[in-house]
Amino acid sequence: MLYHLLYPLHEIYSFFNVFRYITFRTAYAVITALIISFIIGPWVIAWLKKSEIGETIRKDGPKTHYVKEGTPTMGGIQILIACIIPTLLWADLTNKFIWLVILSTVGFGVVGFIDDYLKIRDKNSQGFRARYKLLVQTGAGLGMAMLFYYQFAGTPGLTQLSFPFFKNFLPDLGWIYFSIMVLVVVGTTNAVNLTDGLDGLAIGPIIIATMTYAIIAYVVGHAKFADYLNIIYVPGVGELAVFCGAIVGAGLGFLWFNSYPAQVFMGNVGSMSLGGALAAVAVATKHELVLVLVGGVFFIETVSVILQVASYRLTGKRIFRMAPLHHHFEEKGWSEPKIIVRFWILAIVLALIGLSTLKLR
Ligand code: 57M
Repeated sequence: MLYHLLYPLHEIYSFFNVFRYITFRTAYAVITALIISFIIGPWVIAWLKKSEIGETIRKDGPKTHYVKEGTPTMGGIQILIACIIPTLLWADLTNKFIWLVILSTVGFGVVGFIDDYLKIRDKNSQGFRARYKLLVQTGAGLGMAMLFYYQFAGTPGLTQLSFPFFKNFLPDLGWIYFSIMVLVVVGTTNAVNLTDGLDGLAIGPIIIATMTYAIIAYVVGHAKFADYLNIIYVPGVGELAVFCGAIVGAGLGFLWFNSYPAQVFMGNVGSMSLGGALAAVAVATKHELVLVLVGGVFFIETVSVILQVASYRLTGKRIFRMAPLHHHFEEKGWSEPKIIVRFWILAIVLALIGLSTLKLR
């Protein structure tokens, strides 16, 4: 909105030219989101407490978590408000990518909200049954894939998949590309959800990954940079840097309250909407596979669960003391803040390796 209101004024005052620049608007989207988070954070937490929207802690988990019983959850509402408003303020609202990522974020947020609501209504930690959740997520993923197809049908390279580290390997997958898209969306929402099991453990890597994708979106949407780096050029996708900036700001604002010892958890409304946002940005920027590195912590946590379940089913033995991986370290006696900070360090290193694939090809 500010972009549409203020940029045209550059004809009168040249100063307003700055509103044209994605970098300027991204920076201010971060700041606006942070300010909104700080303003609404205490209010959201007080409202969640008053409405008795608190966490039911599972009794089969690490004992150190029992003290967390009753911590307000569904703080993801704060993240959603704090990232959508700055996006509407600073982004070019005629850009189709912006609306697609907003839709994915809010759509998965609604799925997470219903899941949280069921948990709170039934006063247990179950929510949706796993198979229904997967069905709803796949439906939402399919909906998103169809939207992408109808909005961008005929665009060159739409169904091509780029592989990190490979310059000229860009296979055109045709309709199979859309199944990969659904896999990325469903996989990412679940991966963020699984990771969200310690204070700040999910939001830290989300901030790191969206910061990285802000850079990727900027260069992929810039004809000269894309040409220089020999990567796919997607006109208009640079605007997603503004959206990523809003998530970074909203994430930092949420971390203020979610850092150890947490005053609030994001709930599924937070983890699913953030997963939906990250996946949509990865798909739109045609950097889907590099998400395995940029969101490396989410990937590792998911692989730990897959390995644990497979090993238990096949051999009756567990690989980890408990999966996802963060529980393994808790069971080994590492303190919660130590695990969190070490996972953040890992997330930064993996994101940097992911970013280096722009050049290393
Ligand atoms: C999300 N939710 C947290 C909070 C948060 C297939 C299997 C691996 C699934 C997995 C699972 O259920 N994952 C779902 C994990 C929960 O957090 C809530 O959920 C929201 C996110 N979805 O926002 O509302 C608990 O996590 C802690 N927490 C914090 N700080 C935070 O900022 O401390 C969360 C956010 C909260 C709080 O204690 O209550 C969760 O962990 O439940 N299942 C598991 O993770 C379980 N693993 C398991 O069963 N492993 C097996 C097999 C299946 C691999 C094995 O190793 O053999 C464990 N989780 C728990 N207890 N809690 C095991 C037992």
